[in-house]
Amino acid sequence: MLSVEQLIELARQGASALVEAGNKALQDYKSSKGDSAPLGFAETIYELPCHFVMTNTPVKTASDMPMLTLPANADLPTIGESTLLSAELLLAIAHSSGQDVAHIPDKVIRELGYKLVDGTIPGVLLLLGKADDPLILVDTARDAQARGLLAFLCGPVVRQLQDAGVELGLDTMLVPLHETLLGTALAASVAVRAGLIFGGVGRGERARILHYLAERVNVTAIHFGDPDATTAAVATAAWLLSIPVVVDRDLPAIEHKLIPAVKGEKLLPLACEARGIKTRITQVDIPIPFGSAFEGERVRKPELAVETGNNLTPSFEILTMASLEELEDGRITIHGDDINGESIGINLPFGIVIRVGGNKMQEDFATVIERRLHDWFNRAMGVMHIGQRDVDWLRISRDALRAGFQLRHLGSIAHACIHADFGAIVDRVQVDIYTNEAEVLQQREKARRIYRIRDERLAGLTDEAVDVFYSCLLCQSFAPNHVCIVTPERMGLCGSVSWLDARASHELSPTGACSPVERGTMLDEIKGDFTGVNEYVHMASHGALEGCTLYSLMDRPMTSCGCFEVVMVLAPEANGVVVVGRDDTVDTPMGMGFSTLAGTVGGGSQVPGFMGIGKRYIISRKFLRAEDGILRLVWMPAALKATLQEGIIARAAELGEPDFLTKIATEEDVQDLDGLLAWLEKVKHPVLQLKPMF
Ligand code: SF4
Ligand code: NI
Ligand code: CU1
Repeated sequence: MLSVEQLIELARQGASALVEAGNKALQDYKSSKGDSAPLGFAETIYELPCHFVMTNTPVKTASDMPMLTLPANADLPTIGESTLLSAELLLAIAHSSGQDVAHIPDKVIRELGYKLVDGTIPGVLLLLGKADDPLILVDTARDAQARGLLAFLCGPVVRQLQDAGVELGLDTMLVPLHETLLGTALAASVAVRAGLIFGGVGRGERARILHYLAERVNVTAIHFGDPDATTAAVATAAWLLSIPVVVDRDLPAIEHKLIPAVKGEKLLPLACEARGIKTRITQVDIPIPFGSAFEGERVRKPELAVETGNNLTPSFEILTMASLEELEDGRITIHGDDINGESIGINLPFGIVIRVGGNKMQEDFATVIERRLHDWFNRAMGVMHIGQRDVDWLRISRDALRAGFQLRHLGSIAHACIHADFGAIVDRVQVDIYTNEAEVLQQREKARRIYRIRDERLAGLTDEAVDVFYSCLLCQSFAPNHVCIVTPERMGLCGSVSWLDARASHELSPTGACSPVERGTMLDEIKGDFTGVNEYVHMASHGALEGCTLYSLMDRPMTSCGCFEVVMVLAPEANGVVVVGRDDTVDTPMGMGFSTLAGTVGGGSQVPGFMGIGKRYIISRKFLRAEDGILRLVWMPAALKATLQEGIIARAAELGEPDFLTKIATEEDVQDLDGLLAWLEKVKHPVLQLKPMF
C-alpha cells in the first residue's frame, strides 16, 4: 500500500506535469492564434471561473494569462490549486480552439439553484476513473439518480456507462464532462460559480470562496481504479475545495479527504456520509426506476408507447380535499381499461382524480399539492408529464410499458409522494383514474368547475386581502443574507414559491424556511413599505439590510439571490426599465444579455435599479407600483412578451394605455440604446410623460 508521503509525492509529480502541459499548450495557442486570441469559456461572465476567483488577473485573451507555477516545496493546497488551474487552462484552450468541451453555462447553474436549495438535488457527486466491474459503476450511477444527486463523470467511466446503455446528460443528472480527469476542473467551475452567482463572492476572493465551498456546497467524489500521478494531483484539487474522495483501492485513510472502501462497503453511501449529504429515497412500488434525476427526461416519438392528452384525447388531473371518513388510504381505482404490455401506439382519454384528507389539510393546499404532480410523475423513468389541469399531457415509453408500468402506478406515485412530502398535513390519499371517454368528459366538467372557483379565489387574493405575508429563506443556504418576502401578488423571484406555497410550507414545517411576516405599521402604501416587513428583513438578513420595500425598484428593493427567472434593470436614458429572462438568448439594447446583467445583482445584495424577479410578477398589479407600474417597461425580449401578453394588455389598460403592448420594444424593433430612444419617441411611449425615475 502507498504511504501518505508517497501519495503526496505522486500528486506533486502529477501537478508538475499538468503545469508544464498547461504552459506548453498556452505557448502553442499563442503561436498559432496570436497573443490577442480570445481565451475563456462561452456562456459565462466569469472568464475561466476557477482562475477568476483564485487570482486577481482578468483574462480575456491568451496574453492575459500568466504562466502557471508550482513551487518546489509546495504544500498540499498549493499542489491542488496548481492542478486545478492547469486543468482549467488546458480545457479553456481546447474550448477556445473550437473543440467540444462540456462546460456548463451560468444560466444552467442558476436554474439548478432552486432544486439545490429545496433539496430536490441534495448534493453533487463526481464519478471518476475506471471501474473494474462496470456493473458496480452502473449500480452506483443508478443509486445516485434515485437519491437525486447531480453526478459529473470524468475519465473512462463515461465510456463504461455509455457502453452499458445508460443515458447520460443533464436530463438524467449523469453529466459526462471529459474522458480524462481534467474534467474535474469543469465540475470545480460549477462549484465556484455557485459562490460567485449566489454567494456574493467576487474576483480574486480566494479565501472567501474556499470558506464558502467548505460551508455551503456539498460535493463528494468517488474514484474507481488504481491511482496514478494525475489522480493523486486531482485528489489534492478536490481537497482544496472541501471535496472528500472515496476510493475502491487500499489506500491510507486521511480524515475528511481520502476514504478507502476496502471492506466491501457500498461506495455511494460512504461518499455521501463523508460530505454530510443527506439523501432521501421515496419508496414507490412501481416496476420502473423512480427518482428526481429522471424529471428532465423526455419520451420522444420513437420510444413512445402510450400518449394521453396533447389535444389528441380529452385529459385532466385534479386534486381535491375530502373528509377523512370518505377516504380509504392507498385505494386506487381504474374506471375503464388500464394499459398493458400490448398497448403500443395508442392514444388514451385520461383523467386522474386524487382526493386527500387530513386533520391539518386546508382547501387552499389542494392546488399546492396538485401542482407537484408534474414533478412526481416525471420522476418515473420512461414517463413524461407536461402541463397541468385540463391541458395535461402524458407520454409513456415502450421500455416502461415492457417493464410492466400501468396507469394505476401513477396512483401509487401520487400516494407515496404525497405521504412523503405532505405527511404533516395529509393522512389519507385515494385515487380514481378514468380511461373511457364518456367518464373522462363527465369528470372533466366537474374538475373545470373547481378550477374556475379556484381561479376566482386566487384573483381575489390580493396583498390587502390577507393578514400576513410569508418569508422564504430557502436560498440562504447559498446566499446567506437573502430574504424573499412572498405576498399574494408577488411570488418568490425563483417563480416557484407563491404565497399559498409559502403558507403550506410553513404549515408543513413551522420552523422551516417560510414564516409569517406581520405587516406592522404602513409607512408608504404605494412603495409597499411596512415596519413589520422591515424588522423581519433586518433580522433575517442578519443585520445586513435595514429592510426592503415590496413594490419599488429604486428604494430599498428586495434582494436577489441568484436563481431569479428574470432580471429587471433601470435604463436611465430611457426613463424606464428593461427586463430579460434566464431563457432569453438576446442582448438588451444596452448591449448586455441576461448573464451579464444577472452578474451585477446576485448574492443576496440589494441594488437600487437592479432586481431579480419572478416572471409572473411583471403582470401583477403590484409590479413596480412605486415607479408607475408596467408603463415603465420600455423593452423586453419578444418571446417573453408573447408569454405574458394577455396580462400586459390587461394591466396597461387599467392604467389607461390599452395599446401599450405594441409600444414595448423588442429585439425585433431596436438594436441599441439610440434605437430604443428613437422607438420611444416614435410610438409615443408613456415613459416620455412620466417623472424621472430618480
Ligand atoms: Fe429562494 Fe426566494 Fe425562491 Fe425561496 S422564494 S426558493 S428564497 S428565490
Ligand atoms: Ni398511505
Ligand atoms: Cu434563490
